[in-house]
Amino acid sequence: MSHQSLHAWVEDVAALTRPNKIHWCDGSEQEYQQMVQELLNDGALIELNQDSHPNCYLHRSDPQDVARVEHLTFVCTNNKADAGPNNNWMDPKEAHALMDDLYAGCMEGRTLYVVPYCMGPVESPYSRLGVEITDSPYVVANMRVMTRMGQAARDKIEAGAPFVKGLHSIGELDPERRYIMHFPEELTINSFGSGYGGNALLGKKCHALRIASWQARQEGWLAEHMLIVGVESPEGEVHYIAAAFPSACGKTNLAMLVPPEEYKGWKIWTVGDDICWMHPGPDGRLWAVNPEAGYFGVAPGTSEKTNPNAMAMLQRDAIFTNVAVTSDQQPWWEGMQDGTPATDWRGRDFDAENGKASHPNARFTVSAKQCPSYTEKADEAQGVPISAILFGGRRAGLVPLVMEAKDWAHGVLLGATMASETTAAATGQVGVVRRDPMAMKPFCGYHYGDYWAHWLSFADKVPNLPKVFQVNWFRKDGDGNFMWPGFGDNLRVLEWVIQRCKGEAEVVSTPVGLVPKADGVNLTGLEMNQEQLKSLITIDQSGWQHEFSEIKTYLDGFSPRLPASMANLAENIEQQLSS
Ligand code: OXD
Ligand code: MN
Repeated sequence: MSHQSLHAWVEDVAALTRPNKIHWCDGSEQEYQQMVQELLNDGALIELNQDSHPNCYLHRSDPQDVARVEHLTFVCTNNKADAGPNNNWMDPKEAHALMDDLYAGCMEGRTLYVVPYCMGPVESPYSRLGVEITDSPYVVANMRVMTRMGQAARDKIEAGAPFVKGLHSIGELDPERRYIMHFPEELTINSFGSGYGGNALLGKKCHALRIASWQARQEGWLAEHMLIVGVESPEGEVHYIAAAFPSACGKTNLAMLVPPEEYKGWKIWTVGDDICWMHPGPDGRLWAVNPEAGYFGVAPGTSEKTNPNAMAMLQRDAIFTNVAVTSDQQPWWEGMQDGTPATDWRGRDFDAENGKASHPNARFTVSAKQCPSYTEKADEAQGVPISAILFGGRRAGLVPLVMEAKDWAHGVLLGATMASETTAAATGQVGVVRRDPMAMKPFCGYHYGDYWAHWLSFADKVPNLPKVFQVNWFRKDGDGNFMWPGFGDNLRVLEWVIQRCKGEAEVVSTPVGLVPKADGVNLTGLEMNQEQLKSLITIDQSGWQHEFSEIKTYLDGFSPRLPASMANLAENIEQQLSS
């Protein structure tokens, strides 16, 4: 696509949407401040306490526009089967007609912003370009924080680099007229009727996961819903770990964890908290970049105890969405140790009878560079080499604290069969267990069967693949209490994972995976003994038999594209469990 095609596309969109004005974003600080000023003037942003939180602002969204809308999100491929049973599908022609009707005249009286952006470090061979056209200055401000937005990306596109075309309008924020459409074969995204992050910041889920996963399959790499964290031992050895957890299951907390007191000399380096693009490197390892430049994290539950690094990075230059505020205009959410909410997320006087003060999916938007555990590696063109991949979810029972896959194919099965309790990050019922393979259920832009085959194909292509593990921080006892302390103490599990990557630490082999020995995980300083740890790593044979009968039915839903080797492996494990 050339320079002309960017301009021609902008002209076509303007002819359809009929904005009053067109603004080409350059990504400068001055432009950001101007945008903030306009948002403050029309009330879309509210100034927070500038003494305690300089350059921090609050946005209150429409109360019916607070999360991703999976039932209104579509993958529009020419062949329906390519989208797979894991996606909603619409015929591309029908989808374009529907969207063009919605877009007709939708920007009258508004400014059309052209937002050129780069996902990944600008000079990285792994980065990808995009342009989002939007009529929401709130979206522009967020895109400036979340992506490398502005002139550098525009220059590359105008020099002829290919780019993803994203068109977004908030429309009337009517949930009945809301669609998030993906056309992977056209590298195009159409979003209408929502201003919420995952629906509206098109660089994130729409581009960096749904479209990118499609491209990654064609080009031989992986676009995943994973954090990337570096763990440095006191000896100065750093291992990078990529970990997939569903939305609102603690990716941000794990990516920024602060080592427990007993781990003197250990350091944590945050490369990313949500998305990971992995490529086979020249040395036969997988190398990862975080395509994003900021964090769009879940605020409730974030505290000095759970994530002190996040609390530190949220003291300045941040946008808060749907949090509560204290009487002196400081941001507040459930889980915070200090402060009292005076006004709830909808701007009403806070009254506990009306429910929570902040929305359960309230968010912060902040530059990655503000995190105390930020590492310059996050901006390095080659990315970082990955030693281990973790798959995790919220499971009150069954799934052990940590379990290692026997080989890559088994690791792919662990990822493909993971399940988790649903959270407030998407509309719909919260707390029901659903299968969420690789934490990509809402984000895989094509048929899961093809996706697993693509994952499996790395066994032949990459000689030094990461080791794969399944983890579960969320086991509960009979009284409903969490059995594992989690947060900073998760480093204890990461230490075991790293030992395994180095060929150290013994394991107990079970049909479902390799678990640590009872003394394998360092419990020093915890109010927990080896007996208690044992109950977290013991494999419940009959529970797993039941799980595997469900897994097989689930996997069958992806035939005929389910890789035969995966079906065979599941069958084989089930047989071992019953013998
Ligand atoms: C997110 C999500 O916003 O997964 O990262 O919903
Ligand atoms: Mn996410």
